[in-house]
Amino acid sequence: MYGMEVPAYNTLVDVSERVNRDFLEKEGGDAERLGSIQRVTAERHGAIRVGSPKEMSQVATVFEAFGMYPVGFYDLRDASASSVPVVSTAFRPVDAEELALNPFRVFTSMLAADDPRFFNAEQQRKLQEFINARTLFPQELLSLAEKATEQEGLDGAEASTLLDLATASFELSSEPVDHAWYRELESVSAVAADIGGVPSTHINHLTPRVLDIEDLYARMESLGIAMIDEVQGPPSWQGPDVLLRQTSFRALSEERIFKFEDGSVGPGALRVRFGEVEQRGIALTPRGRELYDRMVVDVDKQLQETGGVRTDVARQVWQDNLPDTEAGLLAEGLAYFEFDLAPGQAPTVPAEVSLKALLDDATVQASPIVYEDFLPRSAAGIFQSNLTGEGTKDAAQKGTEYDLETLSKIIGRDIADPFHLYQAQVDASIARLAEKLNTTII
Ligand code: OOG
Ligand code: NI
Repeated sequence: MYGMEVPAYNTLVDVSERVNRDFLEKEGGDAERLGSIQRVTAERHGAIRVGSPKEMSQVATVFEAFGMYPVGFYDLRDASASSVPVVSTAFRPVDAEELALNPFRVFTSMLAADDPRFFNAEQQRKLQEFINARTLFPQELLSLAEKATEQEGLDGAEASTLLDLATASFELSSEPVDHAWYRELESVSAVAADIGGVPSTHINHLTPRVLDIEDLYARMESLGIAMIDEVQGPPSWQGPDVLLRQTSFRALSEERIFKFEDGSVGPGALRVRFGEVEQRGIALTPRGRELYDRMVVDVDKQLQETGGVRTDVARQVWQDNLPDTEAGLLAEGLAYFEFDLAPGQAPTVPAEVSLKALLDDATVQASPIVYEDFLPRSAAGIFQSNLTGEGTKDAAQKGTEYDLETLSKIIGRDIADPFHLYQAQVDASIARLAEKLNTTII
């Protein structure tokens, strides 16, 4: 559906596949350290935006039918200088095996339509009225989704209907857009207009994963596709890839039908959908993440004080602060790893043994756990690079409070904390290892 709607997406997927194939050829087996080529090639994340708590809980019902649950809380309202009035989570499978079968996530944002920093009382009222009057997800879709969740599946005919209805609800609508209303919201925030100014939601990007984002960037530019200026997230450097690196090309101008102020109906153009690509690295522990966040601040500060090129400054800061090997990251407790017996090992070990000893004598090997989530600052950067105008934000006002708990209540399901999921993966691997070795690992 998305490839039919946005042909440039097909180009992006083609180029991504070529980048991955060439990388595998160049690097051999090491290339697959952070994911098999099959998984990486199939992997995608999409993004959608909804307008109200009710719509947010409905979309959770739809995704749950596909084994996708809310993970992580992202507050983008403060993550950027521009006006991005949304709070977000990502729906994805939560366990590693499910993710390997279905490496798919949807970054889902909800308009903070009640935040007075962005919308005055009259705009809040109109937004609420407009959003309450629309139906994003037909009742049949919601009922089938609930049934699929309860029964852990549907029979053939109902499964097809579920897929058809779900797909249709994420297509770009051809219904006319109220021009005056759209432009009014756009003056506050282009994101608000895209969410609250149109009668439906839509996938606004679908992102393939590559193993070498610099190569992808260069190939897209050489095809004449202008990318945003920078790769968001960690710099390219000599050490292991961590977290998430992303880049995108700007939203394409697409024809939409407008209802104009004088009552006439006719074509106009909107830029809402764009292309993005990502490269995933190792998940960082809370300690690693704190260091990452400190390095981001440090890079900003140095750029402000002494200027320079962001990527060069960032690379230097990383070299000065972060161990440049997996072993170093592990030793300092900065990143997550799973543990298993090294190939060919069948040792007898004492009744109690430390993980460190097992690693030191190479009985056990550590494999990195891939970061499956998102970064608020990069997400804001992605939103921002596709906005028309900065929008407005009244920083003097107090914003509406949203956090993981309030969004969980809205969704009607607990939002998982990504750190807990990664730690559970580590713990499970140690428990399996202890069982294999018939020992207690301390
Ligand atoms: C979501 C932007 C966030 C990412 O990759 O960080 C995102 C949006 O544009 O709705 O997809
Ligand atoms: Ni994205």
